[in-house]
Amino acid sequence: MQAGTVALGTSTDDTDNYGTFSAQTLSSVTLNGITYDTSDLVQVTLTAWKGASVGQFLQYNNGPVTLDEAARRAFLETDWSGNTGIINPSTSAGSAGFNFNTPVKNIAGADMFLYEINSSTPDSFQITIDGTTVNVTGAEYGNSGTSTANADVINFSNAPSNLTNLLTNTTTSGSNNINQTIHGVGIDFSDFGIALGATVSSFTLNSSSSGATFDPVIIAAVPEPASLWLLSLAAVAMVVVKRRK
Ligand SMILES: [Ca+2]
Ligand SMILES: [Ca+2]
Repeated sequence: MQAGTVALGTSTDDTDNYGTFSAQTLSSVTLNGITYDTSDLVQVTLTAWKGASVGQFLQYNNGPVTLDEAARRAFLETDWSGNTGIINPSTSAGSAGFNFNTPVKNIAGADMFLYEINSSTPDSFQITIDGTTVNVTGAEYGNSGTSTANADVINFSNAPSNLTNLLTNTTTSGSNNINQTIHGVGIDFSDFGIALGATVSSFTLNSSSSGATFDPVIIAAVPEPASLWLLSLAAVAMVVVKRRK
């Protein structure tokens, strides 16, 4: 039996699957009835890129236009802000490549999630894991109830054709005051033929339509419950050690 995708809206929409935002920053996500602080989640590293257009970065309002490599990566790899992202990947298969920072085990239900921004129906995209491609449509997302706040688009003079171009080419200011709804969707590795308990270390994304390229702003995966329990146990152990000192 396949669970399929899960819409990540608000807790009112679905008490088991939703994101909690503080302003535009994700503070926790609840998937399959379990709530994870962002510090518990597994983040990603960008390994490949091909852009569809000159507008490639979503930057917080009045943020710098000149960006070093770390700042560019942070928009999708490390910050939890829906105001920032690496947007408009091309429709070429595998145009955006990612590694999970630690391999992610296929648990029952959704394993990873992403948020994208849109002023109307969110954009569809394709995700490929272990050679299997799934198309996620706009109808599969949930509305987070949060919108970007006057975010800015950072442009290139030409659409970057590879990751080096994305990370090093000169950037210029693009469109300003982007106020679009942040939409989320959870993805189940089982839909890609991954066995329960097997791990996934990488995936690729691409836009499904050249007329509506998608705009990822947050991507992460959830740890298996056992490792989360161990983390909690480690935290308890540290408290005990501190008290003994
Ligand atoms: Ca972001
Ligand atoms: Ca799963």
